[in-house]
Amino acid sequence: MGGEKLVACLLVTMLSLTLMRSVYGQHMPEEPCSVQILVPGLKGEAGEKGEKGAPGRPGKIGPPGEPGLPGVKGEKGSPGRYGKMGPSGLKGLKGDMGDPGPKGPDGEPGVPSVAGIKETDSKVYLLVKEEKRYRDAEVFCQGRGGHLAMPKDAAANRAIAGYVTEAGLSRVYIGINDLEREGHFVYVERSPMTTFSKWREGEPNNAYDNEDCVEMVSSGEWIDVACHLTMYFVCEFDKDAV
Ligand SMILES: [Ca+2]
Ligand SMILES: [Ca+2]
Repeated sequence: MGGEKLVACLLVTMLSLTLMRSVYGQHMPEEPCSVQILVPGLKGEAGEKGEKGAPGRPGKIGPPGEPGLPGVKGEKGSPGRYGKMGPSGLKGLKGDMGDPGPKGPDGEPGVPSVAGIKETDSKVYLLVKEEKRYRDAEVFCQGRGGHLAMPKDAAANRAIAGYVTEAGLSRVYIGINDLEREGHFVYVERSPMTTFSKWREGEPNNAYDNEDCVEMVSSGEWIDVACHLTMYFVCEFDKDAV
């Protein structure tokens, strides 16, 4: 018996004695807290059946069940992703030509169809293989800083004639005319004729009263012709200005 329990027992006994004394006015016949030596007693009778215990722990997971019956067919699924690109097809037939497009802007002045360039000590000659009237030919040459060729001496005339011959041509416009005064030939730059001239025999004849421009044939001779004829021509440029 522990000390605390013994103290409690004594307190209870003393309290009981006090109560009993006040009630009965006499001492209790027994001493309930006397120390005794305990020995095992006889086995008692079987007790009553206890109440039902708490549920046991969950058992182990059982084996897999048998496969179930086929289910009802499900709904149609959403479209799948795009497949890979297939191989290239065969080339198709050529289509019809389309309608002509609108006219484009004018281009820069192109390089004229030039047969070549011939140079002397002071001049550069350009044979232009575009058929033009006399005035248009001179405009072309002026647009490039020159004039129709003006052979003012035998050497220049030979150079130009050789040029025409080399190009395989038979005639070209040169820069001589009598447009302002019939029979009075001048250079196209309006300078007067020098002493040099190379008229073919019988020329200038102002045929049909309508020949005010001059062509040079491959021999280097000059012939007065109508200015509205179109033919190739030779431009000349001063070397200082080129
Ligand atoms: Ca004339
Ligand atoms: Ca003539």
